[in-house]
Amino acid sequence: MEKSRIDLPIGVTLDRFIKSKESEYPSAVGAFSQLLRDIALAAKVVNRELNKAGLIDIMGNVGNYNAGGDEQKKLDILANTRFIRALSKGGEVCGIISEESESFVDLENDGKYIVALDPLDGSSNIDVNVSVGTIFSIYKRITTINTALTETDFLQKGKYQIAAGYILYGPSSMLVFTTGNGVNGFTYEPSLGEFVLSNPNIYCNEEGNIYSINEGLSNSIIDLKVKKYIQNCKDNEYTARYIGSLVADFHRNLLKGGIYLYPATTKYPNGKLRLMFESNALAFVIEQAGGKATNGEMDILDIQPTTIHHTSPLYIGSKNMVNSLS
Ligand code: AHM
Ligand code: MG
Repeated sequence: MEKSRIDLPIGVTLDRFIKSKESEYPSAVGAFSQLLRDIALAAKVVNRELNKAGLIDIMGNVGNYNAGGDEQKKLDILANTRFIRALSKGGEVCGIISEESESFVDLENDGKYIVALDPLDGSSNIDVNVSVGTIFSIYKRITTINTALTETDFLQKGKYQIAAGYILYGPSSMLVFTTGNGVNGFTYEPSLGEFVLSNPNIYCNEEGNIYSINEGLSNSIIDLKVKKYIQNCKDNEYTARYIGSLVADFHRNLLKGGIYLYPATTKYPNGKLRLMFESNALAFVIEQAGGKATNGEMDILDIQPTTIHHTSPLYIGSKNMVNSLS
């Protein structure tokens, strides 16, 4: 199907953008638009909290561990609460899964949509004032409305996402998302309190020369072709860039061309990154921007999750770079 690319001018607000694109959203008369607005609202609130994080005593750990075994930071909890609150109050979402929670939340309403959320990705970077992000995926519920949700509603392949994206909290904060019609980026204008269109129709170059991997893991990478690929990057004097915040590393490579790699290692034999909270959303975005995402064997979007916290290796970015790895 021919994609209708964005024709709205740079500077248009997210709200106006959503309104003008309503007819393209799957079976949505307002509901899906409202859901995107709810996400933007939560993003603004989290952005505000992050901006003052250095000023008040909300930084640091709370001493608990999330479902993946990572130590939770205070701002992890805060972001989780803000997003869940905004999505629950909006009424369009019936179920939520979050990287910060063990199992799914059934909101027991007649909403049509399921949201998977990593409320604050890269949170080990919070205390050192480095960019972090929120990642989200939106699916339609599978079971009948007004019945109890089941795991089937959540364990959907990434290819069934109807929208996905991320918020990057950085020097400027950005909301980047796709509804399956290309990728658009909005920059937050704090004095207006609005996200405005700044990067329409984002396209990821098929070639790139940036590679992003935690090279401290080199000795424990299981897949030999990944080791060879990294050597190849060095032989070609590619640029190594790794922030350790997936959203920030991904965003840079999306705009400049490059590849992000999180392979299987002896510590994480199935990879570290979560399919439902991290990889699927970014895979949908990169494919819509002309790039590619695989686990080394198959497209990320074709993987059937077996649990909510399913992990897999992730190779994502410029199409030809990802192809030459697989
Ligand atoms: P998190 O969701 O607990 O923050 O973990 C995911 C993060 C990614 O943002 C980042 O790319 C990766 O973990 C870094 O892992 P490592 O420190 O092993 O390189
Ligand atoms: Mg994460």
